Amino acid sequence: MKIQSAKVIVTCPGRNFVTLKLITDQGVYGIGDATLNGRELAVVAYLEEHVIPCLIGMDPRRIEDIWQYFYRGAYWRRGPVTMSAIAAVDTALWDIKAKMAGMPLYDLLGGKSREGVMVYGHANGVDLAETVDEVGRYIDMGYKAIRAQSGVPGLKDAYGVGRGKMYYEPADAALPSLTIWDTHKYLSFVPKLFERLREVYGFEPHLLHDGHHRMTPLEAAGLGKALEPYRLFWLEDATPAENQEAFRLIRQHTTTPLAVGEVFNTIWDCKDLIQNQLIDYIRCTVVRAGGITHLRRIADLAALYQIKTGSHGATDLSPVTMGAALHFDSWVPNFGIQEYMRHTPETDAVFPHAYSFAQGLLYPGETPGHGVDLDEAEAAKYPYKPAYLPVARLEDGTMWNW
Ligand code: GCO
Ligand code: MG
Repeated sequence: MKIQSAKVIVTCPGRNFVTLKLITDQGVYGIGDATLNGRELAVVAYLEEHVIPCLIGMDPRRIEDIWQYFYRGAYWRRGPVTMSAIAAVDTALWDIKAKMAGMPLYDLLGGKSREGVMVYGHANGVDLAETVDEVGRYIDMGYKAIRAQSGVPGLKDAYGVGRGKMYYEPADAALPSLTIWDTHKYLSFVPKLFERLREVYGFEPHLLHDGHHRMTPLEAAGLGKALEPYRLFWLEDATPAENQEAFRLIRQHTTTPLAVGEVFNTIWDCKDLIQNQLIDYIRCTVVRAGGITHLRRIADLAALYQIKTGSHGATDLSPVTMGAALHFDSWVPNFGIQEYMRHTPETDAVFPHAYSFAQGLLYPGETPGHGVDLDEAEAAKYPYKPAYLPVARLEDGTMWNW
């Protein structure tokens, strides 16, 4: 069996997505997501110029060997561009293998460990009152877990709050727009938000919050401590994690659970955090961390330390990643939660999929493979449009982490 041809499809049904399609000599094809928000065309070139020429003629059944070929064989390891490209190949190959086996991917991975996948949705508002209402709306839709992000008094923009609600999209400009940030104002506000949310909705719904890499370790430790009475499901990206040691300080001061990993690419980015039990949830997902083949190594390492998964699932991860992640989540023994930021109806039309939402859970569906397809005619209606995430500066002009 051989990979006969491959193509990269770029489409922008409201936001850009990059998809790799691998076609075999037996007519079976597989698709993988290669979208890297704001750097999409770098992965397109990596795939078209450096991966596809090597891939043609390879045996698609040899998923592990192909993974090692592109990881070790490139000499230049890791990094978001490389690992997104490897992930796209790997996801497409698992799709092909599961289709050939006539099985939904979760069955090939070892079968279901649970009936459905608990997801968290994004509630956001311009101020405390609007955010409280939004959380209520998610509870009414059946969500068991909700991430709350709010505008902060005295700041024009805050992470997680944008135009639109259900389909809020952070990459919203042809060049990065400028936002102004002040951690002091943010820290004074966040505990009030969660105090109010617990007053209004009680302790039943799981509540989550994303610090989006903006605090220092000590600031994050203080926030974690201040939030303890409101029993968060997790505090995410409390501080940048390039220096994995930084989490030790946060950990020493708070029992608020910590989640990290959406920007990680390999097990090496997670290793010290996991082995030192400095986090509770690992956020790596299929497209960012080298596909199913590598993600399951990360999950297995995490399981040794009772750390659970909590895969990234923002709108910049295409429905292909969502589908593959849901099969992974259905199988993985140490599953924690799955992020679910809904795609627009236009995106759903480009990517017909088997997964579905009911009562706070997502179900991967029973279609052989990962259950997500790409309608090429529909995709062709939406050509690539440059779009970037905003950047952040402090009030005095200092560049900060968005
Ligand atoms: C999340 C993330 C996203 C990222 C986005 C960047 O927790 O969902 O932080 O909102 O900002 O994926 O491309
Ligand atoms: Mg995040």
